[in-house]
Amino acid sequence: MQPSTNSLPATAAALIDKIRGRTAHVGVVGLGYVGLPLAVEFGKAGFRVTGIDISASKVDQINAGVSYIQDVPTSEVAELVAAGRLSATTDFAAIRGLETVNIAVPTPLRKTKDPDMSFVVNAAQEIARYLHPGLLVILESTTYPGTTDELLLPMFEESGLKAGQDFFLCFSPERVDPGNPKFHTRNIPKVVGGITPACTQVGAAFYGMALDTVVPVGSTVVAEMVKLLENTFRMINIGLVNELAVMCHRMNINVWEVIDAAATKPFGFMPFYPGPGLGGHCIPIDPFYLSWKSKQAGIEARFIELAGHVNGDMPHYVVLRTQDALNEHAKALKGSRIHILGVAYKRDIDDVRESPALDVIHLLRQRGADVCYSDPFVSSIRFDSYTLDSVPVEQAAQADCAVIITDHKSFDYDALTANCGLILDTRNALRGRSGLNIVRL
Ligand code: SAJ
Repeated sequence: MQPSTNSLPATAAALIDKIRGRTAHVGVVGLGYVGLPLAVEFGKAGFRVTGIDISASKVDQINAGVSYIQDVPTSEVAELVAAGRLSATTDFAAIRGLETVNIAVPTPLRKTKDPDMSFVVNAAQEIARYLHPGLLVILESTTYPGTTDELLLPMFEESGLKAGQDFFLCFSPERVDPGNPKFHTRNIPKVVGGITPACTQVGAAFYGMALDTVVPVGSTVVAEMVKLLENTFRMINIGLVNELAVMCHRMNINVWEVIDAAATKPFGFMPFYPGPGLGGHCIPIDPFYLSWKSKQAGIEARFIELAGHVNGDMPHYVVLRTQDALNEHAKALKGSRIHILGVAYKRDIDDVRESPALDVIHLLRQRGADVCYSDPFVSSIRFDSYTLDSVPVEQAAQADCAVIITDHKSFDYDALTANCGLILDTRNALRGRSGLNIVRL
C-alpha cells in the first residue's frame, strides 16, 4: 500500500507520481562499487538511468556495455545500454534533465585522519549548478553526521530553491558489501532520512521502486549515524578480538578455539576473528568520520581511537610473530625468504585498499627480509619505490616462512601444509590441520 501524497507539497506529489510511473529520469553521480550497482538496479526496475562520472574511461566502458565492477555482470550493463535504459556521461549538465540524482563518491581520510570531503563537495557544487525544481538529491557516501544538513543544504539553497518544497534532499547510507554472494543492492534494507518529512517520503518512494526493503528514519543525521554505528561496531569488535589474540598467545591459549566455542552461544554474542590488521575502504575509515565529528562536539571517541591503535598495530605483531617463528628455526628475519599468501584486504576479492598485507610486506622488507607474494586476484602491487608481481603459490615451498595474510578459498591449504617448512597462519585458514610447521596467530 503506497502512502498517500495528499498532504505533500505539489512538487513532491508530482515527483512521486513520476517515480511511481517510472517516468522519472534517474541519475547517479559516482559509478564505482556503490554507484554502478545502484544505476543497474534502477535500470532493471524500468527507469531510464544516466550515470555521471569524472572518469571518461568508466563512462566509455559503460556506454560500450561493459562492467568494471566485480559484482555487476557485463551482460546486465550491455542489456540496459542496448535498451536505452542506461547511459553515462562526464557532463554534469545532464542533471538538467534528471528528476533524481544519487551521490556515491569516495569519502576517504586525509593522512591526518580528518575527513576528505573534496569528492562530495565537488559533486555537490556541480549539482548546485544544475539544481532545478522537482529534483531529488540523495547523498549515499559514508560521512559524518551533519554533512547533508550543514554542507549540502546551504550549497543547494543558495539557488533560492527551498528543500522540502522545491527540491528534496536526503541521506541514505550505502551498504554494498563487495563480493557478498547473498546480499546485493536490491535485497539489502535501505535506510533513508530527509531534511523534511516530505523529503523522506520522496526518498522512500524512490528506493521503494527498485529495492526490496526501505527503512525511513526521521532525519538525515540519524541516517548518517546509522552507517557509522554499523561500521564502528565492526571495527571495535575486530579490535577486541585482535587484542584477545595477543593476550591468548602470551597465555598459550588457542584464541581460535575460544572464539569458535563462544560462537556456539545462540544469543548475545557475534563472532569476530583476529587477523593481520584492518583493510578496506569502509571499516578502517568510517569510524574516524565519527570520532572527528564527536571531537567537534567536545567528546573524545575513546573506543574508536583505542581500536584504531590495536588494529593498526597488528601488521607489526605479524612481523614479530614471523621473526619469532624463524627464530625457533635458528633463522634471522634478515635475509630470509618470506612468501606472503594473499594480499587483498579480505578473502576472495581483488581490492588491496588499506590491506594490512601492504604494511606487513613493507615492514618485512624494512627488516631485510626477501619478500614475495601470491594472490590469484591481485597480479601486482605498486609501492612508492617498487612493484611486486604475484608469483606461483608453489614457490612458497622454497620460502623460509610462508605467511597466510588473506585466506582466499582458492589456495590449496593441504598442499601448503605438506610442502612449507614453516607457515604462519594469521586467519586460521589451516583450522583442523596440525603440524610442527604450522604457527597460528
Ligand atoms: N576483519 C577481521 N576480522 C573480522 C572481520 C573482518 O580482521 O572478524 C577484517 C577483514 O579482513 C578486512 C577488514 O576487517 O581487512 C574489513 O572487513 P569487513 O568484513 O568489514 O569487509 P568490508 O570492509 O568489505 O566491510 C563491508 C562493510 N559494508 C559496508 O560498509 C556497506 C561492512 O559494513 C560489512 O559488514 C562488511 O562488508 C561485511 O559484513 O562483509
